[in-house]
Amino acid sequence: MSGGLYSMSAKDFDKTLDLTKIKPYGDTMNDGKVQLSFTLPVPFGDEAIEAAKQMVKSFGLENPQVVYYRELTNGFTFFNCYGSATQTVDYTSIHVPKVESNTMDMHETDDYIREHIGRKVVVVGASTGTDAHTVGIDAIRNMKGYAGHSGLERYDMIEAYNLGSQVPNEEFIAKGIELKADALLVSQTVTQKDVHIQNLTHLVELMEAEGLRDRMILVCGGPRITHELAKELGYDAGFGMNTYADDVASYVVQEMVNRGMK
Ligand code: B12
Repeated sequence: MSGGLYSMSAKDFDKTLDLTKIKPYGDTMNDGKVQLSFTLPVPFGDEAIEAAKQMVKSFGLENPQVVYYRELTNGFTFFNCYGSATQTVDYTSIHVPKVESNTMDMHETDDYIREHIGRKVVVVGASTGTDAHTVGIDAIRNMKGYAGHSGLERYDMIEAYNLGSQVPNEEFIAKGIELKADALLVSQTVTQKDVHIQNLTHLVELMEAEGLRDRMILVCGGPRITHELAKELGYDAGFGMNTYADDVASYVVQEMVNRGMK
């Protein structure tokens, strides 16, 4: 979004904001107000409230307040608390590695493929390993798409396959070869015990062992995936929350052209 109100930053209406030392904002600049919720394994009552306040203080937050609490079950109390952060972050020093491509809409991507590649692009996606979550990869692939952005199935110039969830890496690769995939799209949602790292690494190792790694564009995505992590693990690109098919399709087709893949 550009122009008008949307191009304003908080600095335009509050001169006390120092971007080298930002703090959470509650209702006045630099008040550091934070809300957090947690459960303590202690019975509901005044001692529980005091324990929660001390807990908040131990996190480095000043003026701890318990604003809501409730017994979850015998011996467990849930809290909503406020506190004020004293720590600051230098926003001006932040650099987040991101996928570098121009995001085009579906029609622009179809036209780009017609003009620069001249045939349909084949994309194969799956939620791999033990991961049973399908909604993320469906949001990218399904005809209906996500949040008003059509999925890859709706593109005239993309042939999109979704193998579903809990797809073993070996099967995923075999299907990629069979369908002559230009790009493999891997979805990973569960990150407990770093299971996604093990699984994503396993896939790259298998592809390298079979001499396939450079033949296909390899992309991973999921709510806790970053482009930085993806690159570290040997992927070409990584996409996180709020990704749309537009982002992935644009990246894949531009990367194909950069690599001279026809
Ligand atoms: C629905 C759901 C389930 C459903 C899944 C049904 C299905 N068919 O998918 C069921 C009930 C089966 C389930 C099971 C489990 N779940 Co669950 N589940 C969720 C829930 C509520 C929503 C996930 C979702 O659908 N999000 C919506 C989609 C649209 O968002 P998304 O996945 O982020 O996708 C977007 C981007 O990330 C990106 N993206 C995603 N994939 C890809 C791939 C590519 C290539 C690209 C480019 C982009 C991309 O694009 C998408 C659109 O923008 C979340 C909590 C939450 N609110 O997020 C927990 C959650 C993910 N589940 C969790 C857990 C722990 C489990 C279980 C292990 C629970 C258990 N102990 O059994 C099991 C997993 C079993 C397994 N083997 O995988 C945890 C994961 C914690 C962690 N960090 O690992 C969460 C976060 C809940 C929690 N707070 O604890 N779950």
